[in-house]
Amino acid sequence: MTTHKRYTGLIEFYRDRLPVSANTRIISLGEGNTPLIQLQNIPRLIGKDVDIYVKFEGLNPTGSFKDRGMTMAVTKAVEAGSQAIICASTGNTSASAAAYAVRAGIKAFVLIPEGKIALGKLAQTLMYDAKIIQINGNFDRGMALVKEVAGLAPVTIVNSINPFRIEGQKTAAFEIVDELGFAPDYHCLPVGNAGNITAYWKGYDEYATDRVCGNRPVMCGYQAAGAAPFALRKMIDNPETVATAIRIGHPQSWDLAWNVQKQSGGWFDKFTDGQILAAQKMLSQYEGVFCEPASATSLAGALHDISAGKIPEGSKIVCTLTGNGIKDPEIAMLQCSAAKPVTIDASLDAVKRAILDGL
Ligand code: AN7
Repeated sequence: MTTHKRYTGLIEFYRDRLPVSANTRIISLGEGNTPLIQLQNIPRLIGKDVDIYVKFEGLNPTGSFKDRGMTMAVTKAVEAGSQAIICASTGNTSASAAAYAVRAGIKAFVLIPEGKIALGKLAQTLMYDAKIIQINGNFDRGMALVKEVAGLAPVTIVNSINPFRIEGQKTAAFEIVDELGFAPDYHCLPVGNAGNITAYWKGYDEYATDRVCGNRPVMCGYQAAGAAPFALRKMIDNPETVATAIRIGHPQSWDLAWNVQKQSGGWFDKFTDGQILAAQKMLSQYEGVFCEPASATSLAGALHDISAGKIPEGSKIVCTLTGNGIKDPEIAMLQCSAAKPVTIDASLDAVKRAILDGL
């Protein structure tokens, strides 16, 4: 007999590990259950015996991992009777907040740094009809303003300082263990506010404590060189990077992330925009996986640490690809400006010649 079971999002799926009750109205867009893709060509290319998996979070409903946290944060905001949510954002949080607010039938206010949001993220947030407030300041300034205004107006903050965000996002670690049967030796991810690294560790730690798996990974947090407060061990005031998603100098989960580093025996490091973009291109051209620039920081770091021997051969590694490449078409077009499409006459002969030339 065939039984049909519709996947209806991560809260339903991991309900017994999340703070919901039987009466909770769940606000979901079917987030989670993203593919864990084993890289086939890149390990061969670098000549190393390593198993590298990418957790492709760009396939969530709004194209980033934020949806995992947002389903939980908006569900709890609605349960508490909130009529409006607010966030500061480098783009993905605002898109996700806007979508889940629509789903819930409440208002979303988003503060974004003017001119520093990838085009796709702005387009999404406009389409979801959020109240967009652009500021002539960076994410860190926006975050400070959001914290202040939330004390004065009836809005729920849905940045990752909202603990329900972390609860939702920890399910990515559950999915990885459920699929592999173990936790990886190393888990690599890009770090901005450090909510996600905190969430993954919480997920792995819960599973290991409950003996769902026997091990916990070493957590490797990678940043862009121009926005690397953890790698530099101090907050910075004017972060700059092509990876606008992680253009953050004053991370909100500072202490939590240092605890993750200590408990997991992990480390932070930083990589140049050039290294980040090279990793983004590699994933696209060798594996068929198109992630946004910030996301590729995880692979840039992993490849560096594999080659340096910090991550030894024989390791099982998971890299989180936090967002979809389609979110930032402008950077992709810039990166590929040398590879212009050929333009030909619309004739059979010309098409045939183009194919023969291209083989
Ligand atoms: C693609 O959207 O902070 O370390 O406001 O969009 O948990 O902050 C985005 C962060 C990595 C960093 N990759 O995660 C926002 C925002 C992508 C991101 C991060 C972000 P955290």
